[in-house]
Amino acid sequence: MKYSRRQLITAGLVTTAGASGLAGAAVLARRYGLIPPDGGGFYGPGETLTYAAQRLLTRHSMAREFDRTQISNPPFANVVEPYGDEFKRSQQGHFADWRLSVEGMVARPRSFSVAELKSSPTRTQITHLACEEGWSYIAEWIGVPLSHVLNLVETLPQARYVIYRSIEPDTWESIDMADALHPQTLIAHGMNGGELPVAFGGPLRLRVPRQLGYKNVKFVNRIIVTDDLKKFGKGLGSASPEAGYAWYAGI
Ligand SMILES: Nc1nc2c(c(=O)[nH]1)N[C@H]1C(S)=C(S)[C@@H](COP(=O)(O)O)O[C@H]1N2
Ligand SMILES: [Mo]
Repeated sequence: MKYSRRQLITAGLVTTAGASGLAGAAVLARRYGLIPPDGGGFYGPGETLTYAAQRLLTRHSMAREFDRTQISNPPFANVVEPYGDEFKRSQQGHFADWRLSVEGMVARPRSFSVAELKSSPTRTQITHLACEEGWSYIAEWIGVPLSHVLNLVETLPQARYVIYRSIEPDTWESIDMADALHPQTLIAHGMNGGELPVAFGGPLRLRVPRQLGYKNVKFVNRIIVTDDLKKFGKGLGSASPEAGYAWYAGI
């Protein structure tokens, strides 16, 4: 049987992890540039093995899409109360003043209004959102592929990660370019045939169906393209590893 280079690297990672411990697998992963930003510390080697193996095996795989009859009714919402006065004012004005800025390692940094995003190419998909705490629901998501926006701002070739921030000060996440350019990764502005309700992150939310709920940041207003996550926050790639959750939450 003939093995692809990818299969050989993956087999190497897994055998190394079994034979000489996770740290050995991390050395191999580092050689192939597959170390996640939270790959240091006690859980680091485990995080590295998960991320590296997933990247080699499932980079192009699609999250399962469902049909209309499977949409949860009513969808379950995590109650979040981010709504300061500024948010409420914006909501009263139907988010006409809401801007999503896209900056960092891009040739043409700019910001987008919700209306501009709504008139961009749209993708609609019915997918599952799962919280790390165990509950989940299926909904229809309507949005602009993040890849479309990244093409418009002309992401530089050195770019490796996309950070996205919420109006909530400590809520931010990041994904690698494989997930950022994945066709199912959306800047969602609609849900179940209508606008995206505020309870679900309206006016704009990052929808990354190949990762757990917490990577799906609500009330998104800022995107930063970078080659180095160490420069942000505590250098672990996002707010979740600072709170003990994995940076890479692939499902
Ligand atoms: N801005 C913001 N986004 C957020 C959160 C949050 O508290 N604030 N919670 C996250 C978590 S932990 C989960 S599981 C999902 C929940 O999504 P839902 O409200 O659509 O169920 O949103 C994620 N996005
Ligand atoms: Mo969650």
